[in-house]
Amino acid sequence: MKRLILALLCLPAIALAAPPEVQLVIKDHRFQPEEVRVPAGQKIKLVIQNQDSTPEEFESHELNREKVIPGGTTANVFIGPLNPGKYPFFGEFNEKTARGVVIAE
Ligand SMILES: [Cu+2]
Repeated sequence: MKRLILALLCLPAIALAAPPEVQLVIKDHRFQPEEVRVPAGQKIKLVIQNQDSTPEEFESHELNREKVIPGGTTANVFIGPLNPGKYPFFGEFNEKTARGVVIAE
């Protein structure tokens, strides 16, 4: 019973702890900014706005994420909690130009 009450008390705190947001823009088949710094050890919400008219796929093997973002739309990608380090990402549909890195510290 005690355990149940504790669990219930914790619920509002979890709901209020919204993850920090990081804004990314895709424009001319590039990510802007190309380097984003985020706090280690917590969940992060990447808000990725694709300003190009063509779709892009946000992909990162290191972050284990892959998401298609149609042209002119915005997508949310949740990452983390991350250990300190560098996590490269790229746009799979424009791999030569669309590249970036998340730096957790
Ligand atoms: Cu892919």
